[in-house]
Amino acid sequence: MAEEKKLDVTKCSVDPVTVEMLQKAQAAGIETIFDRAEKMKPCPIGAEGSCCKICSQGPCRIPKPKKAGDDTKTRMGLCGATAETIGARNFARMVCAGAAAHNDHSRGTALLFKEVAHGRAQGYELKDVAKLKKIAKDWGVAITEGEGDDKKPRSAEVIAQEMADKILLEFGQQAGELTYVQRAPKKRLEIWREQGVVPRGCDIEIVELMHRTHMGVDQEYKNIIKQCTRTALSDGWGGSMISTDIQDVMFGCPVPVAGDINLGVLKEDHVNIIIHGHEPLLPEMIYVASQEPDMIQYAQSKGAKGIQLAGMCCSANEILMRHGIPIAGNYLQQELAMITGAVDAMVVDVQCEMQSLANIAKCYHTKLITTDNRAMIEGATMHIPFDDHHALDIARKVVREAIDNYPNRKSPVMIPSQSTPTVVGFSYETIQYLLGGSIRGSYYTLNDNIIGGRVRGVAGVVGCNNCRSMHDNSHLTLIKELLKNDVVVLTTGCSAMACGKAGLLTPEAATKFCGPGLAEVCETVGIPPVLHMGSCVDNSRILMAATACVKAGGLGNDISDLPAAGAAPEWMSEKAISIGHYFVTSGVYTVFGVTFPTTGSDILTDHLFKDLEQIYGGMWDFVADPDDMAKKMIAHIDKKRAALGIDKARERVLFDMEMRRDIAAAGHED
Ligand code: NFS
Ligand code: SF4
Repeated sequence: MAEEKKLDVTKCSVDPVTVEMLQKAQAAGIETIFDRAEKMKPCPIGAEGSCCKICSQGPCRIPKPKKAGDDTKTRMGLCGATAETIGARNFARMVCAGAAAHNDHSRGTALLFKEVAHGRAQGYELKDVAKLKKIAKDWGVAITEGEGDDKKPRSAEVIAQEMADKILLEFGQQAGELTYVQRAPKKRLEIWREQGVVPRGCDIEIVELMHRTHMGVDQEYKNIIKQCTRTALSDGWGGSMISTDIQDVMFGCPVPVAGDINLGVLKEDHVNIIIHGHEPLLPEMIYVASQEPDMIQYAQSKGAKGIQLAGMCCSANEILMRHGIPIAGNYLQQELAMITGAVDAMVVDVQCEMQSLANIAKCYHTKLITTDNRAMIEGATMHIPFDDHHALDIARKVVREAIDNYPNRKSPVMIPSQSTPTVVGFSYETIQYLLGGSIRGSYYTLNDNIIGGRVRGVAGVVGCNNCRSMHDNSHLTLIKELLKNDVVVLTTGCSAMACGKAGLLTPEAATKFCGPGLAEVCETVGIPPVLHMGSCVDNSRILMAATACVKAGGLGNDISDLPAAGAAPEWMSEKAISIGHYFVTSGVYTVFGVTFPTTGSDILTDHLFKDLEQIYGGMWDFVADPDDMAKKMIAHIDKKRAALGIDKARERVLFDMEMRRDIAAAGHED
């Protein structure tokens, strides 16, 4: 039998730790996602969104015409569906699943919030009462009671109880508008109202879009995309924003904190527990349980020096931002964490967990513990379901399972030596505080630097890893190019972790990677040039930051006027499509890499890439190469600078800086 061609692991990732672990996997004969990607290529018709399987007469495939002059109009599914209808339906179902993931996460958080408010949730508290009172205004919940001399503050619990009921109603609301759309710039809200896309509730838009994409319902691509907009907005300005806010109230609004990242954070002589998934509810309690002296003693009784928690995927971002718990890695490193042989338990909740973890766990001693009734994995070691009322007890049980497993490690353990320090925790509020001091509101300091030209613009670079694209490479290439061109970067999700591993999340990165203008601003404020704003639901923090820039003044009167752009260069999940679509329809030029799910229909793709700009001021784009992606984002930023009439300022600044550098250089010549 011919020997199979060996995968060249050096081409799989730019991260040396990942390559090192892939070599170990190969030597041990353990298959990973990278091997499977080599063996199984994607179906080209499905990849471009032109395969319809929503009824059993199909799947109907409408491959893109190869020759010029071929008319897509003549090709259709058995029912007559055109390529653009099929593409729009497929795209819509991605938006649906993505928005559902975020809004369902949010519902779980809101249900817990209610229990916490009533004192029925073991272990939890209302940690950030200042934020609770601040958002109470949005929800029309009074923070004081009585009049005149009798006026007194209401307790945090009472405020939270009333707010929780109002929040929970938003999920099933059938008419009207979601509360947080009021936070958007006035002009943005007017556009949404004119278009009829203001979301009514968090659930209804998803259900309606699923209905509309059933066989034989909505067969007008523009109308389908319009409902995609309403659904995606119910994620960004609904579910995601709600969960970010109430997670902050319960677990604390992030402030800058240092923490390490990469597989080197695991410790050979400690019980290693990896928290993997997206909802920070149980992880918060696992953190508490792992700190308890009894628990540490128990770990010691099994021969370990202590307990090392580490995060994976967005749960990692949540606990790093709030407790400085290190991050083991991003999405494509989950299998590799187990392959170290040092993970005593991997605890998963929902989203982005690979089913292959169950197989890999069997090759090692690792216990794979599922904790959410919505997300079970066949072959997992055990299921310990989360419960709002006994979360701390459940967390203790999980930690004990890991400790009990410590003596079962099989050699050889191999933990890569490398991890990288980071500074994270740049919530919207923290950025405001750090920029502070101006009478016009603190985001004005940022605007002032944009207007003056030191900062060329703002980019949000977010999203996943994708094994069809070299791990972390597009994130890093794109971001470094943006920094060089004085574009400050806001990041979340797996992109944030890629930045962390590459050393971009430290204040020192400013001098190393940035153009002179951005470097100067970062040094003055003392911030990294790439600001880690959290998990993927925390993309709502980016919406809030963009809105704050608009409201601070001087950069137009809508998000679409800002010299800003967004990107998900290595996206893979349906959540990314929902996020992308709410950014686009909030006015942001948004570029995706790897592939784009509508390229099978030029008509539909033109609608998303061109028509939407006319309606929303923001539009989609697809660029596979990260350098080209940077160029297009910078060109968009410059277009917006020119429209604002601030393009000349930047030329002046650059000229000044060059002169200053020359003078400085001349002074050092002797
Ligand atoms: Ni976002 Fe976070 Fe990562 Fe992508 Fe998955 S972990 S929610 S979906 S892969 S960035
Ligand atoms: Fe084919 Fe139409 Fe059925 Fe889709 S809905 S599978 S295009 S017949």
